[in-house]
Amino acid sequence: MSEGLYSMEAKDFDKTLDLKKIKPYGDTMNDGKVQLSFTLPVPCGAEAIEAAKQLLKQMGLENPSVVYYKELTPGFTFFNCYGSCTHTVNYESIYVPKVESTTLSMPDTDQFIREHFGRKIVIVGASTGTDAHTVGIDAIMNMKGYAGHYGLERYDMIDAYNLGSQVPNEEFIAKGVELHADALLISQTVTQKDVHIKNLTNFIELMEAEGLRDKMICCCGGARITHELAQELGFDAGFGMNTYADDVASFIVQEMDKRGMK
Ligand code: B12
Repeated sequence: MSEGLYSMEAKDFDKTLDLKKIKPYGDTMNDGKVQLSFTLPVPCGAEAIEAAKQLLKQMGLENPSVVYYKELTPGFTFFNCYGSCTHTVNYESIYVPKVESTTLSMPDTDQFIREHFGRKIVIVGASTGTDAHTVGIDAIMNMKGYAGHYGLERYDMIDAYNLGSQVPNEEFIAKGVELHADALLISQTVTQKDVHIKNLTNFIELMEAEGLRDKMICCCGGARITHELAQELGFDAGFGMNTYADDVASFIVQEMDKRGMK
C-alpha cells in the first residue's frame, strides 16, 4: 500500500482527550476542523476568495479552504469554508448557571399541583413587544406540544392561555392580572440590536411599578435566552433551545411551592 493517509491505521490518529484544552472534532480527535459560512461585501472572484482565506487565518483557522462560493447579488459573495481551529477551551473551568428544578412528567406535575395547591394553576404566555415569532411559545403552550412533549394546554391541572405574538407588555400584564395568573411566560426570538433585552427589561419594570413582580413567577425563553441572562434581567428563570413544556411546568410548580404560594 502506498504511503500517506491511506496507509495510516486507527492507532496512528490522535485520540488524546484533554478536557483542559478541547478543540473541535472533525474526523479525528484534536484536528480542530470547523465549517463556517459568511458573506463578504465584495464582487465574486479570486480576490474575494483570497480575502475570505485571509479572514479565516485571522480567526485562528489553519489551512483555510473555501469549498463553495457564489455571487449573491453584484458586489456580494457568499462562502462556505473549512479550517482547523488553533484555539482551545478549558472545559473543566466552565460554570453555567442553570434552572434548578427536577423535570417531572406531565402526570407527575398534575399530581404535584393537586397535592400542593389543590386547585388548577394559571399560566399566561406570549411573544411580547415587537416580536412576531410564535412557534417557540406555541411549542411550550399548545395542546399538541412539540417533539413528543405535550404543551401546557394539555395538562389537567393547568389553565394555559396563549396570547400569541406582538403583545404589548402592558396588555400582557393586564391579562395576567385579569386571569389571576400564577406565572407569566414571555418568548423572545429576535435579538438584533438587543431588542429582547429592552423589551424584557421594560416588562420587569412594569411589573415592579405595579407591585406585581413578587406575586407571579416570571419566565422567559427563546433560542438566544439563557438562565443567566434572564436572572440578570430580573426573571425567575430563562429557558433556551430544546426546552419542553415539562421543564417550565416543573420549574413553576416547584418554585410556587418553595415560595409558599397557595
Ligand atoms: C419561522 C421564522 C420566522 C417566521 C415566524 C412565523 C411564526 N409564526 O413564528 C417569520 C417568517 C414570520 C419570521 C419573521 C422574522 N424573522 Co424569523 N425566523 C424564523 C426561523 C426560521 C425559525 C424560528 C422557529 O420557529 N424556531 C422553532 C422554535 C420551536 O424554536 P424556538 O423559538 O427556539 O423555541 C424553543 C426554545 O427556544 C424555547 N422557547 C422559546 N420561547 C420560549 C418561551 C418560554 C417561556 C420558554 C419556557 C421556552 C421558550 O422552547 C421552544 C421549544 O424548545 C428562524 C431561524 C431558525 N432556523 O431558527 C428565523 C429567525 C428567528 N428570524 C429572524 C429574523 C431577523 C426575523 C425578522 C426580523 C426578519 C425581518 N427582517 O423581517 C422577522 C421578525 C419580525 C418581527 N417583528 O418579529 C432571525 C433572528 C436573528 C436575531 N438574532 O435576532 C432568525 C434567527 C433568522 C436568521 N438567521 O437571521 N421568522
